[in-house]
Amino acid sequence: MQVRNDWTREQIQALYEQPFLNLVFEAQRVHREYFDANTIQVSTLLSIKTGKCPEDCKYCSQSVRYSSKLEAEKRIAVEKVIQEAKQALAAGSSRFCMGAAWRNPHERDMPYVLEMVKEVKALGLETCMTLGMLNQSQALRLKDAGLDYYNHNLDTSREYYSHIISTRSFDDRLDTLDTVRAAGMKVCSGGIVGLGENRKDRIGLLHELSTLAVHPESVPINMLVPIEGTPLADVEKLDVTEWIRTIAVARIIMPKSYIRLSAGREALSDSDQALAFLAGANSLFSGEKLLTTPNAGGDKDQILFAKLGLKTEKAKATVAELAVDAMAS
Ligand code: SAM
Ligand code: DTB
Ligand code: SF4
Repeated sequence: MQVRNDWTREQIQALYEQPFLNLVFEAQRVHREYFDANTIQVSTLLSIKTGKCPEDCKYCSQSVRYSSKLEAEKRIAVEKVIQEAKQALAAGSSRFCMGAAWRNPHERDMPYVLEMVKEVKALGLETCMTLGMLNQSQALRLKDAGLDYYNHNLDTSREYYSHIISTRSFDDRLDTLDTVRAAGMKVCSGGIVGLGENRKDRIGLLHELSTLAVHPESVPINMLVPIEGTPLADVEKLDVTEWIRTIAVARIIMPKSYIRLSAGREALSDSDQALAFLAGANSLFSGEKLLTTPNAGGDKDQILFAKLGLKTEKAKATVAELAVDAMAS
């Protein structure tokens, strides 16, 4: 199957609405053309600055506008970040993703994040950050410091977007993705299902992602984690098969991308997760916590991987190798 950037909404809808088992079967077939079906990539997330975000994303625990019970924290020290990154490496992650509750990084934040990228990269981990909107100079400096991936999600369809966020536009998000790409970093961009959107919106999101000039290398498909105090706290729960359909279509239309089973795994049984892997998901966030909410990761993941015979992609260095290097120098 060729990589295409000219998918139409109608074609995506036809894929999405076919019988579930046909869809999953097709997604698995495409998956095997490009990937080892029994290997997944594992990332660990860390919130480097939590809460008091000026944006109004209706799903988010970190927006200053809603009364979630989250306790805000100032920027955490670089040494603490490095400690957490070493633990992630020891636990088998190949990528470390650092997130901040910012609309965009301020100039005064740049030395802090650049230092962090350099040090995490030096551990042999792939680096990823999600800091909000970026300008060109910030993107270039992050790239130079060794940032491999930048995460910035489109979140939902262009049509539904204004129901979810008003403080930055859909086009602002596309601009940031262009800036990241132009700076030479890999793009991590996906969205959330279960925001109260309908199928057309999930199809619209998939259409936007798959018609970008270059597909994002990593596509996180989050399921809403409902947060008390936010406007979406009581939104009706989406059936899990819709999440799996979204994953399966993403796999078919962006065949070379890593499709990430993201936020919401806590609500999934082992067999639901196995179904998501069958539908072509081949990466996830491990660890006990996402940014601010609990995650199904840690030991539970190791048990699940063993049960399913899944191998994980290895980081360039291991903690043991780092220790030997340190002794030798
Ligand atoms: N502030 C930055 C930004 O929004 O670009 C970075 C962090 S933000 C938390 C990263 C992404 O996490 C969001 O775009 C959204 O897709 C996802 N996310 C946030 N809260 C979520 C929730 N409650 N459930 C599911 N996904 C969520
Ligand atoms: C993404 O798409 N999902 C991650 C990561 N990119 C930064 C974040 C999920 C956050 C879930 C809610 C929370 O823990 O606050
Ligand atoms: Fe802020 Fe990001 Fe949360 Fe939106 S998703 S409120 S930008 S932290």
